[in-house]
Amino acid sequence: MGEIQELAGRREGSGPLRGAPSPLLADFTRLREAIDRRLGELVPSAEQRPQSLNGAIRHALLAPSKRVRPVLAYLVAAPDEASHAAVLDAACALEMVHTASLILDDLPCMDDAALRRQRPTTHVAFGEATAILAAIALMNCAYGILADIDALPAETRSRLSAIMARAIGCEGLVAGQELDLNFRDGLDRDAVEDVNWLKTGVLFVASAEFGAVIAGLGPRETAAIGRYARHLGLAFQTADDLLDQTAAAADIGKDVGKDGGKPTLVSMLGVERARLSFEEHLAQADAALVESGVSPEPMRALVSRIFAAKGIVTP
Ligand code: GRG
Repeated sequence: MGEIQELAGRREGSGPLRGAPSPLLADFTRLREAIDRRLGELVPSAEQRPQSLNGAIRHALLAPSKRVRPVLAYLVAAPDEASHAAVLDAACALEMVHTASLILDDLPCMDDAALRRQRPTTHVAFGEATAILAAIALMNCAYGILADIDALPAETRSRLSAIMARAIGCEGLVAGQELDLNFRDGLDRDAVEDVNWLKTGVLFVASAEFGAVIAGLGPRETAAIGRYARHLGLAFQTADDLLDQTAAAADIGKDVGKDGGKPTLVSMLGVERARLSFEEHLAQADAALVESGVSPEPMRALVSRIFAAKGIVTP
């Protein structure tokens, strides 16, 4: 059975999305291009005043990226052609939050990075103040987009906003970043995984939850797809830490060696055991995926693609 037919089968009777499945579900390249195009439409043009701010937003947001989080949300939502545009906008809102977090993470007061997404970091190109304002603008733009998706019921939009707020806030990205910057001494493996969970896993889970809420998945399926995204996020962060130790900046389009003295799974366990932990998370992710009832093939293709883009071959 082809990917599209399989997705159609999964959704029959299981959610509000029932028409012919969006063809982008079976074509990552076109899906990523659609995300890129829509992101470009959702933010002001670089000619609009203040050009520096809008230029900074576009510089960060439209730089080459794997678009993992919006693709994940889109695959779980599995829209039909009629709901494609609404799902794409919700997915773009996630990408905006992720990009805002990258801009902030790269600042001199945080990771002090010079290269991101194959470009100079936003503060290097536009100055620190404009970079901070661009990140704030992107986050607010994200909430505005969610509120404006008229094709989704108000209750769904409100649930998406709540998921996003939780993922960013005191029990999400912001907390993870604070722990990463200021509480790295004496951490054991579990504590390091906790930081990884907050910095990376939380937004992966929020992306899967976006898809689950839009598709109307039941509680059991939603919990399982959340577990899938959690393990995928942890594998992803471990891969990032492995690359920080082993890759060249030019190959991955961002600074390496930024982990410096920070404990990571790689510095604690060594490259071999960190690689094993990466593989364990991927195996657990796959088991949860099967439990979720979400069509596994597009998700598996996503996994091998995102890690291949990082130069990592998955089992
Ligand atoms: C207020 C949104 C907000 C955040 C504040 C700065 C901060 C708190 C959090 C930073 C979290 C962070 C940057 C975690 C690293 C996540 C990670 C693995 C990034 C790399 O993601 P990829 O590989 O990058 O998906 P591309 O460029 O492909 O999108």
